[in-house]
Amino acid sequence: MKFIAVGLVAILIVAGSAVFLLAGDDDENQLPKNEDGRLMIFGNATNDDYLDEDDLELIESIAKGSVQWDKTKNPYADANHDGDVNFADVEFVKRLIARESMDIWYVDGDNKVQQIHYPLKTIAIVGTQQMIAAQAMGILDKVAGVSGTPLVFDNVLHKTLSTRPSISNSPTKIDITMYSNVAQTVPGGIDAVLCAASGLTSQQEACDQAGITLVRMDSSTLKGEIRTFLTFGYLMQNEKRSHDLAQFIDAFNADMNKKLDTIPDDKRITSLVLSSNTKSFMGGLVCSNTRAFSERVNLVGTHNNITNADLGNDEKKMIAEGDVWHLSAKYQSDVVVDMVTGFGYNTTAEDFAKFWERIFEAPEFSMTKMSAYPNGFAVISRDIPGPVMMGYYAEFFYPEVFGEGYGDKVHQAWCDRFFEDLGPDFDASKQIILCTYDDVKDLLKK
Ligand SMILES: [Ca+2]
Ligand SMILES: [Ca+2]
Repeated sequence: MKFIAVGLVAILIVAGSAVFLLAGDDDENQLPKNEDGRLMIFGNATNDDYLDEDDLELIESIAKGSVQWDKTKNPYADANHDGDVNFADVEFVKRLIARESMDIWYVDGDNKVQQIHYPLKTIAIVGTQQMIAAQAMGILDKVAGVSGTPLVFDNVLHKTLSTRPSISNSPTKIDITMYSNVAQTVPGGIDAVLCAASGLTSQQEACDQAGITLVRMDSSTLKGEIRTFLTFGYLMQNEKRSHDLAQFIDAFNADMNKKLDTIPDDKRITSLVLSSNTKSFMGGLVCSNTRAFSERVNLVGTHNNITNADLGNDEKKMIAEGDVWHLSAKYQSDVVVDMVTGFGYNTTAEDFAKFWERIFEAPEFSMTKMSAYPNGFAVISRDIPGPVMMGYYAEFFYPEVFGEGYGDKVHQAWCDRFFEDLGPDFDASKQIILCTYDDVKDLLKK
């Protein structure tokens, strides 16, 4: 893939030492010291990524009164979630450390405290982001059912999951009857259904009645993704892999930020984020800078000035046929990124060209009149892990800093480590994940 420099003058190239490739070494000294509460399990008193003796030590100190409990800093010290930290929590966390089978408390992707029986042995999945998370966590053998028909799956990435029984014909819902039929075939039943944050809310009551436990996890942002890996990974007794994932992402972030730090603020580019799907018959949804989709673009060192107020107090506004509001100065930016769902692995340049023609080049959406068109425009497959997406953004946004092939390098490292299903011969450089005008211009009808 070739990228064209976007409004950026010469900036010194940082040698491409791929620090993130080293992530996941078993050296104890390398363990990340993150204390942002990413492992959202009550009992994780120290707020780091681990539930271990350190937590017991802190809870004991609080129970004895030698340390004052700071609820804000150490919210999970209250292991049994009864509002107080005392010797009952000491006993509780001892059982957690022993990884006993028991009811425990965690915080879900909607930031709600939930109780669940630990560990989860068998699950079902609703949603493509959740399927990607399960794939990355290496827990496919514990997945008894998935939402949607095999037709909705990425037939390369989800070749294993697509063979699992369907628990609905919709990619975003559960069909209680279909679910029950699948659950009956599983010895011990299905312990929980992994779904997106705010997912299946309209089905909550039906799920409660059918005894279906929903675990809502947010994988739509990078932060949410790490929390999902660590927290859900814990519930699945899959901690080693979860820590590998968190370490990989931390190392990638460190590498990316080191490179971004070389770019002075006045050389940072502006971005506009669109979201759409491959079946779209609109110009896409313009996203505000607070919409989850914008997070990864923002993190890769761009300025996004579109607020909810600009979009009629909403996080998104449709570019419909005949619209020209997006041509006003406010919406012009150095890059326009369309995050598209439905483009998976093995999507060809021809497929991207068809989309490009139907949306970007269609006169009714007036995209060609935007100042970033064509070389600042890109289509990216939304159904890929956050760090991979960001690696491609980085290369597209700041080619002089990240260098050609940065996206592929992150992508390849990720697949080698976490997408074993793709096989040892998988070559990231043969995929188009982020598609630029250069990739399709010769294929567009003139
Ligand atoms: Ca801890
Ligand atoms: Ca307590």
